[in-house]
Amino acid sequence: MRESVLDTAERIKRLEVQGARNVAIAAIKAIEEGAKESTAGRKEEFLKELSEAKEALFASRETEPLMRNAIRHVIHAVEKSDKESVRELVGVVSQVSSQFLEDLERSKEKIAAVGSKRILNRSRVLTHCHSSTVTNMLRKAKLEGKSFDVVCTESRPVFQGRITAKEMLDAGIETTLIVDSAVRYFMNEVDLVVVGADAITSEGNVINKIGTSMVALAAKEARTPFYVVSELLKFDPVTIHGDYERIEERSSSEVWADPPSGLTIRNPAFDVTRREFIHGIICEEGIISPHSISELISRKYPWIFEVT
Ligand code: RUB
Repeated sequence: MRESVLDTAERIKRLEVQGARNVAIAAIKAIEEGAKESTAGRKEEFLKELSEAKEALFASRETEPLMRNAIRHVIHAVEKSDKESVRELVGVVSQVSSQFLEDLERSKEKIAAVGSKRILNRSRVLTHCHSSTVTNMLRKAKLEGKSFDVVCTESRPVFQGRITAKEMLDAGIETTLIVDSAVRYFMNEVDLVVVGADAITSEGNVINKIGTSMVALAAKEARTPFYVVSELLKFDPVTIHGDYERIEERSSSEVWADPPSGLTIRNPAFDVTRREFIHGIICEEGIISPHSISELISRKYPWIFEVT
């Protein structure tokens, strides 16, 4: 199981796969593929392999609860399965993984259907970084015939905003790219801000690409509605027990490859936007208040609390 899992973990670490959704999808597929390659003879050995795979994937990026929820869900299904033969348990992994991926896809489409209604004709929408959930929603609005334009930030240090810009242009949407520090300069011309999420805490705070909280601050000052577009499964159940979501700190070389000696460079990948800055979370259950997140998760995905 190790080879394919380690390879995926490495690609995630290097950002060859980026964005919480894509990371979770790649991780689930790696677990499924790894399970098929298993040489384990007994259920306990198979579970040990799955646990090692889990650790390798969890270590690839720190701030990715969707990936953690997905992997724990699959492993939990194997643990509680009454099947004993490894061949049958590989079948359980495949079946649960496929179902998870199908549900994730359905959520994405539901989110697009809800969120696209908030994109009004002749409006200007600002987004930060690259969220596949956000770009899918904007594409849907365009397909529905809305005319609007998108402003995207570069998203330093590794320029995921360029991915957003290319996707928007490919979808035929008029697009402007700005440097991150120009957000406030443009905010008064913007009708709506939409960003993705990496994690949602039990208090309804949202963790997303570094700089998101500054965009939210500028939006609040300009009274521009600020929406988070996200699957509910980005909720991190550990936050209900008091743990803080850990913020990944990446290599300083992403900021400056060849810095002068003695310089301290810090490179946190994400920051926290507090719920009072968020008008709503556009999710598969509709547009919800960040306050209602824990209650909604308990109702819709109660298994999240069982598998932590
Ligand atoms: C990507 C990022 C995205 C969220 C949501 O950061 O912050 O907004 O992951 O993306 P990075 P999605 O490039 O460091 O992974 O909606 O695709 O899950």
